[in-house]
Amino acid sequence: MNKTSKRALSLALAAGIGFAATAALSAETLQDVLKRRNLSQQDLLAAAKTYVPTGKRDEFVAFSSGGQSGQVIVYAVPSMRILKYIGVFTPEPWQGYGYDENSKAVLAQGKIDGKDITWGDTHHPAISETNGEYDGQFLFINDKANPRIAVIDLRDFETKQIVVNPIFKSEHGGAFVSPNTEYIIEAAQYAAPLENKKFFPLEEFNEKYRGGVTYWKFDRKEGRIKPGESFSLELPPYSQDLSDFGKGPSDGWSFTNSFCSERYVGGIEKGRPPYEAGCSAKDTDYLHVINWKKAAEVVKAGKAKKINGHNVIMMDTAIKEGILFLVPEPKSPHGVDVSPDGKFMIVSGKLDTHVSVYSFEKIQAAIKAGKFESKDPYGIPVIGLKDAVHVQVPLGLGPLHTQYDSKPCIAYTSLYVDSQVAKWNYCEGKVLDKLSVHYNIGHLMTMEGDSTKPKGKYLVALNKLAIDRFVPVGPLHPQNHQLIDISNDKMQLLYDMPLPLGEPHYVVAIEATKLKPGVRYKVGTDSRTDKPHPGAVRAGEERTEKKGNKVTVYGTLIRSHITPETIEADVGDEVTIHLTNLERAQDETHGFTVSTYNTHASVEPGKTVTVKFKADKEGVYPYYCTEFCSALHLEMQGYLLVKPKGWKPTKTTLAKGNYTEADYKATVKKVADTQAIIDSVVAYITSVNYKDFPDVVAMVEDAFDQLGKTKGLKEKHEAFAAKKDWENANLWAEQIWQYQVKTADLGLRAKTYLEQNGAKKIK
Ligand code: CUK
Ligand code: CUA
Repeated sequence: MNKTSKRALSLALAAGIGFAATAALSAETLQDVLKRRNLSQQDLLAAAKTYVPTGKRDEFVAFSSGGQSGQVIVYAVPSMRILKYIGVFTPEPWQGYGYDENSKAVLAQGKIDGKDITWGDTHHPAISETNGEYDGQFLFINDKANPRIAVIDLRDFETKQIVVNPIFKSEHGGAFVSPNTEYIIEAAQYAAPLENKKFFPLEEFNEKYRGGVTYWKFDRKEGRIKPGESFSLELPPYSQDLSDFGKGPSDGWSFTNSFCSERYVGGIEKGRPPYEAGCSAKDTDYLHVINWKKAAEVVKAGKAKKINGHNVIMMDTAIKEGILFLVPEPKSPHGVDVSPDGKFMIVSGKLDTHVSVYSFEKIQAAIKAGKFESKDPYGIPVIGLKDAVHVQVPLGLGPLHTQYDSKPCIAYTSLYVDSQVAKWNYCEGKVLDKLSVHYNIGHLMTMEGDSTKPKGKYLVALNKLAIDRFVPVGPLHPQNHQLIDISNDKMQLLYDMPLPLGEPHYVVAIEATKLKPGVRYKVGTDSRTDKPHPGAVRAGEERTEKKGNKVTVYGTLIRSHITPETIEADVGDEVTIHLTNLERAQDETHGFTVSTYNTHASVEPGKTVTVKFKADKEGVYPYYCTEFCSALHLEMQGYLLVKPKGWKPTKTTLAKGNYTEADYKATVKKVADTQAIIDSVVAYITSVNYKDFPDVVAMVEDAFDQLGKTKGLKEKHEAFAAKKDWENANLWAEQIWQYQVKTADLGLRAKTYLEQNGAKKIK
């Protein structure tokens, strides 16, 4: 019997209720539940494999693309519980993303030709790597629609940077990182002229339209992409698809597959066969094989051309320098996934039943021997398929993407048309197992499954259609992420998770212990630049300045008040409000908004955020804290007073509350009684080994911090009482009680934690 049930028992006995009676009232056996809910033993097994009891944590954290939502969705494996949405290309009000000035500055980096683009079509997230293993420091994600890439810092899960691709009009083959995150790759999809705002008719497609691949240089120390040190390769106007970096023996090389090497231009409205026919007519397309380390040297040697201010290695240079090769791939290929040992590249043929396993060793041998079967129309050497392929394996209909197991040679490939996952051996070319999924799987993902050290255990199938899996919610269905146990020979389907925010193309998952996010910022930090915020102030330094028609507030937030509690402006003034959250306690976030001015800030402990607007409407606008941060959260408020032109006050005093001496005495008694409770809680906490629990130590510090704010208030209310000013005497005494309530709240939380986590008496 554990401690809690022992305690429950003793309480029950104390209350005079027999144990048998309690059991009869509460207990339903496992068999009862299985029967009542119509569950099988298999269901029970699946539940046991995914259930994470309260107080325990998941083993892996998954970062899912948010598809058309332009965001990232963070969820945990195996419970499949959603932990967070991260605003990336799209404003996200909860985080104030796009509603405060600091995050607006990040979104503004994603403007194209001066225009705001407030959505994104996110496809492929990538976690930063060290020696080919996930290191949990940064996350990158691309926007296919408007060729952009974003950098998210995993210390605070915030978007820090958006960079716009200077030469593409779309971008699908990113983000994928090199084994030490020196570069992030991004390949175009829909060919277009590389020079900005250049018009060429579709009749000049073959001559003037181009594809390409961009290598973004990443500065890990600064946590930012360096556009000036990045470069691209001009590629033929094939539809470049996905990419992957080589590793181990293939480190220094990257691979980008393609489709529509027919270079077909549709025109169904003019009676031409549509794109889908023209772009899949040939039996093969091309895998691009690129020596990126050598390409970086070519750029350093000044052999790149500047297009739109960006370094581009033109195709003829790439051919001459021997850094670009093609290999045929059957048929309308999709996905290219390098094996953990870096020896093989696996490409699926969407319209073929096969996957092709390319051998890096064979590709290198052909290049060294100068053994090419032909050249493409742009003069790029083409290596023969048979000279590059290790094995081709028939897996099923519509193979798309491949991920790897922790066991050598084992891979999993999604079969879109068959709605299945195939488990197979890519060294020997043998199919091992198949599992049906629901329905039409796109990507799939194993734990750290595209790194050099996949962790096995689980696989998530990212199904495009859910159809009948969930309670219907109208014609637009959620996506269905299905969790699959891959730890045994046979795969077992465990769980269906609806994902109701766009179409997530890809997910990456990392061991939870590798993530080391912070719980607070250094006081006064602008979280979007990671630098001290110029508007930050400490307690007691709050002020409001007015210069001409500019009102600037340097304010603070702490349970449960906003300083200042009134902001005055004249109509037409520009109002800038800097707010610093002075809390040190974990999870004590305050929010801030002003009625009808379309601003919102999420101010986590230590952060400083700015909101700014033109007070263009005279009137009275409440502002308040938007996070339920404390018992008196609803009282965390103030007024923005926007005065009309030439306004003069007629009344100069605020209404009084008519408090009496009796009110004051009652408050003083309440304060004394509450102090007694606090003292008893403190006595308990200090009687046990609370210092062994860091979370409790933080709570205790915070509690004393709250209590410390009562300093000087006793003298204050007593001085007013001596003058018989019962209003001020009573309210200052009330303020002491407010701090006591917060102290008691924390103390009780700490006490409960200690009781539940087995704290021991020290005396
Ligand atoms: S693509 Cu979506 S299923 Cu954008 Cu990675 Cu293959
Ligand atoms: Cu601060 Cu509610």
